[in-house]
Amino acid sequence: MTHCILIGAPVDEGQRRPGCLMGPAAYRVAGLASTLAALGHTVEDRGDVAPAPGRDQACANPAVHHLPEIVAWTEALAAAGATAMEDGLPIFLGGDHALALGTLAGVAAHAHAAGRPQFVLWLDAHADFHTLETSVSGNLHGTPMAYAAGRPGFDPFPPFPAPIPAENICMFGIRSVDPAELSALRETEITVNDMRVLDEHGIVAPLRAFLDRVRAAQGLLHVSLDVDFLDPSLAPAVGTTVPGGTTFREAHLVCELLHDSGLMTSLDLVELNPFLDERGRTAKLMVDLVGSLMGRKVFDRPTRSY
Ligand code: B3U
Ligand code: MN
Ligand code: MN
Repeated sequence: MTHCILIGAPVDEGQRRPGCLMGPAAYRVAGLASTLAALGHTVEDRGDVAPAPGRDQACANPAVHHLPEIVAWTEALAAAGATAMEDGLPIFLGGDHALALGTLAGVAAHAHAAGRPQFVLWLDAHADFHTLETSVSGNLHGTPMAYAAGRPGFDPFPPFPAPIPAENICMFGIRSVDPAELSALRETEITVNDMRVLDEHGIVAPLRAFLDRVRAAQGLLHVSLDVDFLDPSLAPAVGTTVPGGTTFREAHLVCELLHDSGLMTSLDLVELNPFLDERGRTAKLMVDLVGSLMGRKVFDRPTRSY
């Protein structure tokens, strides 16, 4: 039994298509709390985070937009995240992926204070590895992984509390990476399991290899689940659709393996745009995946002993 803390993060300014701010409401309507309760967990909904008004920020890249707002979200979500880590398992209901600038800062600060290494599993079509200087779109939802990895170029933001070592970062489902992200990623030891890796090796072996490392290091594990990790035919409610995403079965298997590991300590649900959904099917699928993450299964059978 886990104490699940729902934290709404209706961030909409990290990209240009309005609608992600309705995400937290859609997860609530789709029955996230009752799904968790039915699995025997306790649920506390802390409502939606409301950031302070943004302060003017200078930025050399003219493409970058809504910087003051995203800095304010980062500060507010980092504080909410670090507090929630003391009390249970935070589940951040997005909101576009810019919210992870804050959630990663919050969980990393907590891990640092607790003397535990922080790990990140990034389930996404995109690497989100831009700095403020390299972003071409200027959309800050394309930056959180670079911030958390300690890349320079985030001066308007609070310094990242304890940058996450590249060896502790694993990306899954990647199939759209900009040239500047690619050259930066090549300089790091980040594990990039792009779709080619998953096609060739499946989900299980690469995921277990990463989870084994988390377990061996007694690490904390933040999972960031972007709707576009899934194939758009299954999950249409997302602004940036990229064909060739994971299937229904692959996505549930990832979630089931994560549950079996018992390692996940925090979770982001990001990029759901309910305005683009078809009768709530993407919201419901995301809630179903959280069900698998939190222990829903057909048969209880002995799992691999970690
Ligand atoms: N890398 C591109 C595209 C992108 C990143 N994240 C999303 N799209 N959802 C960018 O805009 O930085
Ligand atoms: Mn993303
Ligand atoms: Mn994405």
